Amino acid sequence: MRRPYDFASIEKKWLESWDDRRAWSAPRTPTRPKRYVLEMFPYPSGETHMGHVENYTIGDSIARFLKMRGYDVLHPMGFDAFGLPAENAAIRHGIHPRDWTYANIERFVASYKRLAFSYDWERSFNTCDPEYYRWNQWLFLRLYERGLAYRKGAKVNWCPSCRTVLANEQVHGGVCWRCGSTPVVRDLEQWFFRTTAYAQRLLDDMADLQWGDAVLTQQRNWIGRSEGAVVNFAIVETGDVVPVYTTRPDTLYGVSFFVFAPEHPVAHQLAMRAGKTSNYEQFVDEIRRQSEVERMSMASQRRAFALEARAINPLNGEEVPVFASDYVLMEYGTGAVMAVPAHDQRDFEFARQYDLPLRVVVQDRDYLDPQEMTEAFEGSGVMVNSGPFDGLDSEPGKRAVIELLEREGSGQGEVQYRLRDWLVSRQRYWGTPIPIVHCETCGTVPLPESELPLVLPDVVDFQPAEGADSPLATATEWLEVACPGCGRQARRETDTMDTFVDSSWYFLKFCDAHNDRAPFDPALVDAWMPVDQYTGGIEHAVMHLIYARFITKVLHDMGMVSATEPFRRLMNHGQITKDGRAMSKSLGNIVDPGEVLDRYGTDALRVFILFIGPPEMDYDWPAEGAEAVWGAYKFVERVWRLVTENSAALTDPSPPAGDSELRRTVHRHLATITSDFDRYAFNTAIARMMEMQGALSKAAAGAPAGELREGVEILLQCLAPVAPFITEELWESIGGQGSIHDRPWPEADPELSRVQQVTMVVQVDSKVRDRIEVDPSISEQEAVAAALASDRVQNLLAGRAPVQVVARPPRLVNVLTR
Ligand code: ANZ
Ligand code: ZN
Repeated sequence: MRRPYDFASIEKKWLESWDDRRAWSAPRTPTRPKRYVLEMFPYPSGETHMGHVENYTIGDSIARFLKMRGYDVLHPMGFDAFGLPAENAAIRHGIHPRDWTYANIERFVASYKRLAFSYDWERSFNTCDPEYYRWNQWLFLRLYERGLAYRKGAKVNWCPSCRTVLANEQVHGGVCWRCGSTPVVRDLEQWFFRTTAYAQRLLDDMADLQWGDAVLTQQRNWIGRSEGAVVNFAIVETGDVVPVYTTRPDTLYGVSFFVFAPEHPVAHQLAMRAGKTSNYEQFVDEIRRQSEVERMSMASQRRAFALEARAINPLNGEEVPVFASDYVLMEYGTGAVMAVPAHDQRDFEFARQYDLPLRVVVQDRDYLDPQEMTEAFEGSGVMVNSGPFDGLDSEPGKRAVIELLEREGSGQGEVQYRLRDWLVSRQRYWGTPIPIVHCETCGTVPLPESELPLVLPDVVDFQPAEGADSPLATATEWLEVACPGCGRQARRETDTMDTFVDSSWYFLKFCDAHNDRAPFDPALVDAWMPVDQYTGGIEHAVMHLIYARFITKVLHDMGMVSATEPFRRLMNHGQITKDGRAMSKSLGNIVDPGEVLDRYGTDALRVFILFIGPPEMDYDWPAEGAEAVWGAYKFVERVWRLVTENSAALTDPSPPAGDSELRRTVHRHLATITSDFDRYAFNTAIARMMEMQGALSKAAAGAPAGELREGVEILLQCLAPVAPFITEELWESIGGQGSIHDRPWPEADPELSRVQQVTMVVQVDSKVRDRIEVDPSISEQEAVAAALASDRVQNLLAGRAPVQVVARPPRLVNVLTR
């Protein structure tokens, strides 16, 4: 049966068959081991691109491999469907965001099916479905009840081009993560989730995660735990006691001035006392216009206001001058600092700018001369100029200072975190309405659960209003509502939720996707959670992954989820670029997956994507564009020919026997491929499959039918997770049992796959002195090293270096000493 490799009709045939058989539905048998395999779900905008193809091909091959390995596998997919692009498209083209979004989703689903991604589509949902987002609202109410959702006036980052506020995590390098504009600072009433209540647990539980170091480090830095002390300084003029937070209590003898955040109430009073109220208010106004990033940045000019007061250092009784300055933030620590210019760079810059004294109190190994210093010394060392603490190292010194402060009641040890609460309200339309009513009599009133879902109103002006109002403020009919508390007329909250709320628990919903009485049944969630393998881009290292960990812990505390962490193992795949830059329409450097699929088919593209390197590595697409997939196509076609050209032998039922070289090769490769797959090293696994195919094609004409059939079956099974269409078709053609994707993974025969050793003769000056068992594929370098490591050779050399070494691996090494 020789027929050409017609991938298009093969794809069509099996897509229909798999759909009919619901081949990827994920029933859970409690007695069987499970694997939950998940890829970060996409935002359905534009077209499927190579980044999606990579992310989802990696995850799909993992899911398919684990299924063959005997696990119950859950491998779901849905769409992260709320968000700004839909709204912007609506404003630009006059389409409703809903229509735009659902049309995109339809295209995405079609292309994912064509790529053979083995999703259990029956569990799919879109976060913009009211059936999904009602549970965001439910979650919001539960957090509100627990004091974990709250509203407060805050200085927030407002993106003038997206016309909405941004969470701290969404300001990257001082600019909006989405559009790159510089945010401005505004005072607004906003909703927050209390992530800070979980800061320590978010840190501690990282110990259980099999995640890359890069992501863990980013999370650790974002949470930013620091151990230090709160120290109380008294103001001489007024007697106010002002606490400061410091990470360096060991530098307390080096304090030479004291600085308030401009917004600090005591600073206001001191300015008033000095009769400078109006100057001071002008000073504060100017600073309010700066962003936090600007305020904290190094090496810029500091604005300062001398408050004509003195603060008392509780440790040595010294009185130091008091200022207000932009570099101290009201929201961090206590909003005031003790300044130690010799050991803190910002204090150092301030001292140089305003000519303030500097005292070294921690000595470095190279002697620090206060006159010569060009920057602060921020390291640890030995305490000096510090009275009774002189001679202590910084770490024990910190403890000793804290002890004394605590004894005297002028301070205490304290832990601080850089993490802030998660700002979740957005002034945009296309998101989950916040289920809150504002009533003049009752204040902030949560909607009763029976009124969920609170559905987005239809008719509304998407153009965001000037100022800070959400577009929902224009939906007058929807807006006005009877207060659930007193029945009087009240107004709905017009902000919607950050779309990161949607993705903070979607992995739980997949376990019980269509439950409409509860967000999910805890038993079903426990049957699958945690996600065993999560795949996605590194760009989510702090936003999505912190939020999802936080919400999982909250639900755990509510008794709804047993797991304390959502994602056990995380893989961050590399980025596919073209000419060194991310593929994008505006750069015109897109390699279109559709074009590749039309020319070479799904299997060739999947092989290509997994063969280009380890999944974590970045890859720059070669100059020839779609043509680059030709090599992968040739491999797939060779497999096709191997099977179709030997169909007579391959349907011969005689069993394989003996330990021929062909069988050894096949089993040896199988053992390596299995361990490569276990480590997700798809590229090396595919290289072995290519060798296996080469050996089988070469031996096909002469090999006994049983041996050839065994080899081909093993090759097809190894290739099945990577190239699902061709393997299914060829499996059927050789009369294989059932679907190849339901077959158990083949076992390598330990005897056949054992690497045989050969004897290598070791000579010294051409006389045989030793024999060593080595791997037949030993390299020249390894052979020489093994020979020189021999005790007999070492004795004969007696410390001399050989003059020359002649190596003929794996048979002979001759060490010449003359
Ligand atoms: C004195 C000192 C001496 C400090 C020294 C450092 C080195 P992290 O580690 O990020 O938590 N600080 C405290 N509150 C601040 C605020 N509201 N605005 C700006 N800076 C503030 O930073 C803690 C350190 O940042 C604190 O320790 C304080 O400076 C400063 F040799 O106190 B340190
Ligand atoms: Zn009311």
